[in-house]
Amino acid sequence: MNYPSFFEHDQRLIEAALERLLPSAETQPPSIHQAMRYSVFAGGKRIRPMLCMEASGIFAHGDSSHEPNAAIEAGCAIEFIHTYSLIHDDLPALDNDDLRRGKPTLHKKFNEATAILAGDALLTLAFETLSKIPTGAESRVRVIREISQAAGTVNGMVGGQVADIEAERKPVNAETLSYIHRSKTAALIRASVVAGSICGGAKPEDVERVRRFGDNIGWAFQVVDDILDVEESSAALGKTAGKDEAQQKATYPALFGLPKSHEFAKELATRALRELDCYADRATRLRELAEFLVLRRA
Ligand code: GRG
Repeated sequence: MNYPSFFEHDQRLIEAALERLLPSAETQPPSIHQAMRYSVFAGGKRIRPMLCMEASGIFAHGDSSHEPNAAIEAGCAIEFIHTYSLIHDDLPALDNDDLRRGKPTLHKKFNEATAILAGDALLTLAFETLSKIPTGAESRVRVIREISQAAGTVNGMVGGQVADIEAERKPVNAETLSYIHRSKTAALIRASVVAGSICGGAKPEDVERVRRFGDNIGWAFQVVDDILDVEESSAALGKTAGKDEAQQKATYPALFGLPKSHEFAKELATRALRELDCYADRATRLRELAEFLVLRRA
């Protein structure tokens, strides 16, 4: 895969922050902390914290009054929420998957009760983390509101997941499909860049521009995920490929076919990138990250 040049550097900063923010594996009771760590350190790409950091960088660049750790820690909180969603999504009651990021899913490695509780604990830790990010109190509250809405039921991740389950084995139209994708996946990606822009001290009109960028790139990300589920092997994806078709899920390839899905992902990415034009070189990294998200093969 063609990773942006700063990818590894950002990943190192994020890994170090995650390590610092998570309770150690020896903290009582050790089983839950080992389980949380197993999933958080199972090899995720760290796209959401990276989007948060790089969105912050557009505005905070050269401004010493903005603490870069705020965006890193807000991004880590989002990574905790993302990890909880994957753990719960893999459970027998939801997707019933044995493989995630090329490793046994948490309920396979530990047990179902631990997986449910580790997901709950990561969601809770996310908000504890957000309550302490080093920004002014008003920005902190705006970041918390943004992320909690994105993870919730009204146009957020849980709402999108419910609609996704209810759409299985049923004919869906483009409007329902866009609701599912924008809520289930795009909302948290959009919240990552919006939270980053707030941490970086962006003005309200800039936050709204970044929000439009995040909505479109997050939507494109899920369309690409649908495409990869058809085009790539389980080995390449590190999870069971072809499940969308087997479960008769609502996806872009199922509704429109692969060529149109590729075109649509490209169109969404173009719409997203247009929002960054006015930032010229200050948005180079965020632009490169967005391009990586739609060109990735896993
Ligand atoms: C169970 C509350 C609850 C929500 C589940 C997000 C989600 C809703 C389910 C996870 C499965 C899924 C189809 C997610 C869509 C988002 C997506 C493509 C996740 C994979 O994100 P990456 O590629 O994963 O960033 P890594 O492994 O790199 O962290």
